[in-house]
Amino acid sequence: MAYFPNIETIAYEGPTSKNPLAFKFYNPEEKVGDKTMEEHLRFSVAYWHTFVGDGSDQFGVGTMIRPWKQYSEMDSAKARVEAAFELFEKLNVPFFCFHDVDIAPEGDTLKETYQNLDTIVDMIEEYMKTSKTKLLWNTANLFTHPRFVHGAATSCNADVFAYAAAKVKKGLEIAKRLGAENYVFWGGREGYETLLNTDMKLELDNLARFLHMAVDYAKEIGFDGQFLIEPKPKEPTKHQYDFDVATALAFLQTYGLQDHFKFNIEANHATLAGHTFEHELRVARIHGMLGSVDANQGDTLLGWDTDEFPTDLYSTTLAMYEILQNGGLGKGGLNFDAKVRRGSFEPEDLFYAHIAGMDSFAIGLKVAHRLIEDRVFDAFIEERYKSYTEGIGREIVEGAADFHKLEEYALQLGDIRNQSGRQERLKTLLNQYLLDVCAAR
Ligand code: XLS
Ligand code: CA
Ligand code: CA
Repeated sequence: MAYFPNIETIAYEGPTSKNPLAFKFYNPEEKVGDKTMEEHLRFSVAYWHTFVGDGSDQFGVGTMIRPWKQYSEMDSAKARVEAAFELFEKLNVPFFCFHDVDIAPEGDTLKETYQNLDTIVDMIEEYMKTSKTKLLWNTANLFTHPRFVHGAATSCNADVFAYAAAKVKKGLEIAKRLGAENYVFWGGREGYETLLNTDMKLELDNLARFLHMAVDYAKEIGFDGQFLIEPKPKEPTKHQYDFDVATALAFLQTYGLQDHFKFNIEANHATLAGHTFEHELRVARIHGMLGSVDANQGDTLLGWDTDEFPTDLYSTTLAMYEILQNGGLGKGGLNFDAKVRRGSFEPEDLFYAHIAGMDSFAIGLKVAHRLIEDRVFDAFIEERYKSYTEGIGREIVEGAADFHKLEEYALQLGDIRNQSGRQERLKTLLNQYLLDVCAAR
């Protein structure tokens, strides 16, 4: 049975195409530099938003028309696998991601949950034998069920810690079986609501213990995927421990975990933390910790995690700029952790949304590649920091200066001259490059 009978395989038709069900900029085979677009972008579909999300919000029930909704729980889970691989193939995406509860319903007991998971993982494994779509990452949902009300690895209740450990253990076994490239830890409820009832030190120590156990178990079973921490400052918890990249990096370093993890950076989480997407990517990149990306965007008029499909070309360009400067994403990818709006409830909207995101990142890739090739910002930055390549600046950088020497130097300085940062000029250049790529037809 076809779940999207009206949709053909989405083809690249170029920027002048008027066909809404075609790529205008994403041409998987086209080379940008030394890699194809497909190799650079490593797109991934998020199972939860695309196959589970029903469009419900705090004020209203679900709106999504989804052909797999007509079945009972396990049958619906099986139908979702069939629908998923149909969509993967029609979009020609190389990767997908899921939480355990996205693919199979929880049973009455943990044992039953495992059985449900095994049934669906068998089915996914079978599909993966003939599909080109691979598993970018999976993860355990440690936030939806009421047992996680006070957290998972940071819960005040040791039974919950144990239960969460069992879910992650199973998740790692699934990751190994399906050949996942990464495994994600997102601490949705690892945080606190009020310090009045919270032993923060114990909670952080326990979180580190939990992650060390995960590292050990992955080693034990020979799972060699990359471990990723996904920072988010708040929502659902008022304060989440993995607030942003800098905070989570300090945590990893404090507990000796930094060599085992990288970051999965989500655009909308960056903005919730009061940063830009590119800021979070930059912080991770300069520390060698950029692992993967949850590609979406927020809404500046709304203060929460709206998980919209990425269409802001400045954002996709500046993100790709960081990713290219990083030498690519390695085992990571661009996972559309994004959902169609509640009013976009028809099945074909899932295709329009992914096409929008894929084309937007393809444009971002092309623009970023040209900016780097022409050394537009690099040349400017090099010139801006030139004072550190000679004289006293060079001595500072090489560790040959101390406060005595610097004071001596400062005392004999005349007027200090600074140069303009040229921000507006640089933004115009960015616009020019963007318009050039978009106009190239
Ligand atoms: C929620 C997170 C979540 C993680 C995976 O805000 O983005 O979906 O990506 O648990
Ligand atoms: Ca995410
Ligand atoms: Ca999110």
